[in-house]
Amino acid sequence: MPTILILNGPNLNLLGTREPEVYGADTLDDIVDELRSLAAERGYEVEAVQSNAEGELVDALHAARATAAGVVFNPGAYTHTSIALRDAISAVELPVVETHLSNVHAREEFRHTSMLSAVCLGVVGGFGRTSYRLALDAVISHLEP
Ligand code: CA2
Repeated sequence: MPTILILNGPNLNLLGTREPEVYGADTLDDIVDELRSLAAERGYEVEAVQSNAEGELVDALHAARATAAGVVFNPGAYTHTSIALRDAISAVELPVVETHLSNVHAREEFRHTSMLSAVCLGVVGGFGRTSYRLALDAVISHLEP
């Protein structure tokens, strides 16, 4: 079965333990479990990676070239700062959907800029865990128009 990488950046391992008013009550495992069953219904496997380290996220994108057909990526705060992740997304030439739990445009000004959106297939944000479902649907729909 083809694989979709669910890639999550810094602090997202804390989901479900703090700030539920901003990020919801679900844990990252809850979200990944749901994506795994939704993907399976459509004939895809899910691989999930979370890292707090920018370089490890770059490495995961590089590895995805050989293992994944597409990527659902919540880069966390690196969204707003990381030229290294932007270059990695461009280099791997995979469909990557930038995904956010919160509506970054309704938050602090520094969250209004993404270094990554321009090199992603698209962006989904503001819908809590539903953002991930929509992003998965977008990746699969892109692969199977
Ligand atoms: O809305 C999103 O998904 C973000 O990518 C989340 C990042 C934030 O820096 C981005 O601007 C938007 C922060 C992730 C922090 O996750 C936490 C989860 C639980 C408790 C504390 C932080």
